[in-house]
Amino acid sequence: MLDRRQIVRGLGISALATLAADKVWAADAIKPDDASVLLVIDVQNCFLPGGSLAVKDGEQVVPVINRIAKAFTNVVMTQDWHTPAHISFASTHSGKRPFEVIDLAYGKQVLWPDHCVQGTDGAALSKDLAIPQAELVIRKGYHNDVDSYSAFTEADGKTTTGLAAYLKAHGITSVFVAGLATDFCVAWTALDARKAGFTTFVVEDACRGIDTQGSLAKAWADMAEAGVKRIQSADIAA
Ligand code: VGL
Ligand code: ZN
Repeated sequence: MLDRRQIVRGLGISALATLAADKVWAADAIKPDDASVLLVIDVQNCFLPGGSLAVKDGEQVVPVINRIAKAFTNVVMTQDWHTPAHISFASTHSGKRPFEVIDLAYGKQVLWPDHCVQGTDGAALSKDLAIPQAELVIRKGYHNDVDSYSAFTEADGKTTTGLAAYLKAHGITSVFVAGLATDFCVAWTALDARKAGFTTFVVEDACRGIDTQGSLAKAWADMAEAGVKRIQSADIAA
């Protein structure tokens, strides 16, 4: 049986532990500054419920992204923006089905359902994004014969979108990545951010993955190897 003194002592210890935990959190919280940018990747109708390439639970990233965006003066969004018979669409290749992988001039290409066709409702950014300060929207994947998961470099590995130069011209040194999908456009963007020399964070709970053929685990392993920091939205100071 616990007597009253033991109960009081027990409470005291847990209260102290809570205080200490708060302190650690405050000291470790990451505070975005003017040299930081939030990259909001492909939060578009095609990747949301009802879309042609809907990412499971994709809509759940929207409130998280809206919340963390308040901590950033610099926000850049991306928009997947494909031609109508884009090379990444299964429908462009006779006899091929979505999620099959083919060899193209620039390497392996996963084939997708038609998605994010230029000017369509599916390609529009989610109307639920509430980030009025966003300063730039980078469109990508608009070259018919080359895909572009990354916000920085197309899948040929050499054609740039200009984003690295833009960010450097604005004094940005840290890149925070959120959006869809973790294992494709988010991961390729984060890996290219590292290659371009940026300190790079992926905000895990502000992303959701497609996960085809082990792609999600591979993406996290590749990002860890490249020095991408995996954080949660709660790690960011408001
Ligand atoms: C994406 C597959 C095809 C993405 C874009 O935004 O992650 N995935 N196109
Ligand atoms: Zn695409």
